[in-house]
Amino acid sequence: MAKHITAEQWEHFWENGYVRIGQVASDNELAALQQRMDDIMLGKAPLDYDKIMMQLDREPGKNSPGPQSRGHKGATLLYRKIQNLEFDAYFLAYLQKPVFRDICAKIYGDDTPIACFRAMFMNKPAHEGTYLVWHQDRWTDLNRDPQITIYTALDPATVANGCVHIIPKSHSSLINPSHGSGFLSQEHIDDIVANSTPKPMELAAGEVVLLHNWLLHSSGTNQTDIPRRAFSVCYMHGETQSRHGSAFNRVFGEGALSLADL
Ligand SMILES: O=C(O)CCC(=O)C(=O)O
Repeated sequence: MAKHITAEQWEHFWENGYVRIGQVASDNELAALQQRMDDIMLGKAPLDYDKIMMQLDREPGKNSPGPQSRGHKGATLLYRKIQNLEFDAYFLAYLQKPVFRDICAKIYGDDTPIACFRAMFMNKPAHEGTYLVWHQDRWTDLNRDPQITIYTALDPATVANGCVHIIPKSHSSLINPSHGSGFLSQEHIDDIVANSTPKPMELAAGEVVLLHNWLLHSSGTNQTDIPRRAFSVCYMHGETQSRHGSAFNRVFGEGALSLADL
């Protein structure tokens, strides 16, 4: 199990914008997270669903994802995105593992409080899934750019079931800095695809990858019987605020959420 990031791994991260660090959860913890994710979708988890942002992969009667809004949208495994999982005991315990705290300390400095912008489930349900266009993970709504996302595969991720594709080294610059989110214009996408070789990030269940937030990435749809579930957390400086002055939930350091708060 990965408990420490080596100097070589950090070098790989800074040079390429990503690094694989292996499995962080024990096999039992991984099985519990997988089960918990299904329980959350099926409405069986004892948590406050009014705090959880839930988006269906297909809005009933339409061929496009449903709205992203708080609350349960029905007992189904056909969710696309579920956010605010720091309010779930299993996912909070996982995202607060010491190895993740050490990674944040390396990126933001020792003793810096850390908040999470998104503790997010991303799913490509079996034979479903929505194409995600090339983008960098940045938001001009925030007064600081988050630098690191930690991505955990909950199922094996393959090209066939819609794994994330990345463009190594693309984290060195912001492509479209004036854009409100990291999504790119079609012109930028055509240019990127013509001039680079995207790399499929195939992962084993439980495998963890550190992603620099500016690394270009996209993902496909699921052509298989195997769901492609993943848990992705964007960790940022704890003092980051939105344009409207709101702060975000702290997960490490002063004011950090604890299991007792849930
Ligand atoms: O899991 C995916 O398909 C995409 C995830 C993503 O864009 C992210 O974690 O920032």
